[in-house]
Amino acid sequence: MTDIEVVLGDITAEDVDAIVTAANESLLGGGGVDGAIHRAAGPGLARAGGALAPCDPGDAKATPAFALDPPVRHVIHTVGPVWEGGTYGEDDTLASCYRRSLEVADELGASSVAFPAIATGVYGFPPERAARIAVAAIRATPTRVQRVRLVAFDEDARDLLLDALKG
Ligand code: AR6
Repeated sequence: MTDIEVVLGDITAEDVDAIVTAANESLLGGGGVDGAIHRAAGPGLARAGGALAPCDPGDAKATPAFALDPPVRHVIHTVGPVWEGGTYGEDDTLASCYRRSLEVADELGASSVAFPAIATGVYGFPPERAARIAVAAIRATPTRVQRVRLVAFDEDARDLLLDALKG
C-alpha cells in the first residue's frame, strides 16, 4: 500500500530515493522546479538528461541525482502537457506522467519518491484539476513505492492537494 503525503516546501530538500522533475522534452533543464533541481544536482544532470532525450509528454526517464544530497539517488524526468484548454488529451498526459514516473521508480527499486505539481507552472495546467489527477493516477498505479510525497510550493497548492487526497 502506497502512503501519499502532502508537504509544503522546496523539493530539492526532500529526503527520498527519487525526485521527479517537471522537465521539457530536451531534458536539459529549464526554469521552475526543473531549474531548481538542475541547480542543486549540478551540470551532470543536463548531460545525462540530454543523452536520454527527447522525452515525450507523458513519459518519464531516469538519471542519477549527481550532487543532490543523499539519500536522493535518482532524478526521474517527466514531461507534462502544455495546457491548451483541456481538449487535447492534457488530462491523460498528466495522469501518464505520474503513472510512468512510478513505473520508472519501480525499475530503480526506489521506495520513496517526491513529486512536484507537474505542469501547473509554466505549462499552465489548472492546479485544482491537476491535483485531482495526480492523486487519482497515483492511487490507480500498482507500485512497490511505499511513500509518495506530493511537494507543494505554496499554501494554495498544498490545500488543493490535501482536498484531492480527502476526495
Ligand atoms: N519545489 C517544489 N515545487 C516547485 C519548486 C521547487 N523548488 N519550484 C517551482 N515549483 P514548473 P511545468 C512548482 O513551471 O508547469 C521548466 O522550464 C511550481 O510552483 O516548474 O511542468 C521545464 O524545463 C509549480 O506548481 O513546471 C519545462 O520547460 C510546479 O512546480 C517547463 O518549465 C510546476 O511548475 C515545465 O513546466
